[in-house]
Amino acid sequence: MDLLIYFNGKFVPKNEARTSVYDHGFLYGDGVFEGIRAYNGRIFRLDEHLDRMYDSAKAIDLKITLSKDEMKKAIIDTLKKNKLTDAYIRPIVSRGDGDLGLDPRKCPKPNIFIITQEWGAMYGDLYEKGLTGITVGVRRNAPDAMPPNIKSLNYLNNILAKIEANIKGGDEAIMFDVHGNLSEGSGDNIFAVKNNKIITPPTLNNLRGITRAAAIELALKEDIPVAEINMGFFDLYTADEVFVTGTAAEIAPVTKIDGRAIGDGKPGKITKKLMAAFLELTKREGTPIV
Ligand code: PXG
Repeated sequence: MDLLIYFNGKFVPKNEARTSVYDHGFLYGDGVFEGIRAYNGRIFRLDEHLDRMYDSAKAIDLKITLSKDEMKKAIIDTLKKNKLTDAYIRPIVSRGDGDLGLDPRKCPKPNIFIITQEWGAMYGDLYEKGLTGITVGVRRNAPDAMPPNIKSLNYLNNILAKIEANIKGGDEAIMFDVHGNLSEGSGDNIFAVKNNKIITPPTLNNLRGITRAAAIELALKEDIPVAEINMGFFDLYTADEVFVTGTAAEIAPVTKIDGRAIGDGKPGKITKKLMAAFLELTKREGTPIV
């Protein structure tokens, strides 16, 4: 059976799910989205993801025509239609169809899509070996230009970073802002461990990751101190451990950055502890798909 995509209240086969070339999501990247996971029949931190999506929409003055409860039901219905229990879930709200001008007032109605599909571990054997990070020249969008807190359909800043990391042979890009403060990866948040303490940048210059919040909670539960401080490349090169967090990446060790080994060049003990605790959490928690 073809996968079914939710599109404005209807379920459409994957190959027929299309929007207009006049959709400002397509023309301008004008819209928002989320990336959510379901594990073993439960949707991980669904409310947090929906809160973030509705805040992203509010920040760009986009009114989502479904309430959060209706969106939740639409997500659950899409998973049920596709008989999925372990899945990646991608709700998308675009500005909708307008004309070729960029004025959003020309778009009377947003388009709402929900894509779901099966999903396994993103980085394969790299969870054991560790990822190779590359600090890239591309700077993260400035918070007073295009706040990284908005999970918008325009990911070109992140894609430019990813292209640079690809060219330089890395698994993930590590971005700084224009002030030289560490920001985040192209699709994940970043942490360092030094002397058994965890540090991570505050979230003005990066996305307020749901997995980031879960990793901090788990660390504090294990009595590992966590500080949110501005960080430079010095903090990465001299760290005992570095790891990244994201819905797709989960918690993944970074063992090499710019050709330098991080710590002893192997996934560190705190990273491994958090990876195991996160796995347990995803089994235990979540909104049931019923
Ligand atoms: N920063 C950015 C820029 C992200 O896009 C995260 C951090 C992690 O946030 P969560 O809430 O997921 O812990 C993200 C989200 C991909 C991909 O293909 C990744 C994201 C979004 C879209 C695609 O790797 N990550």
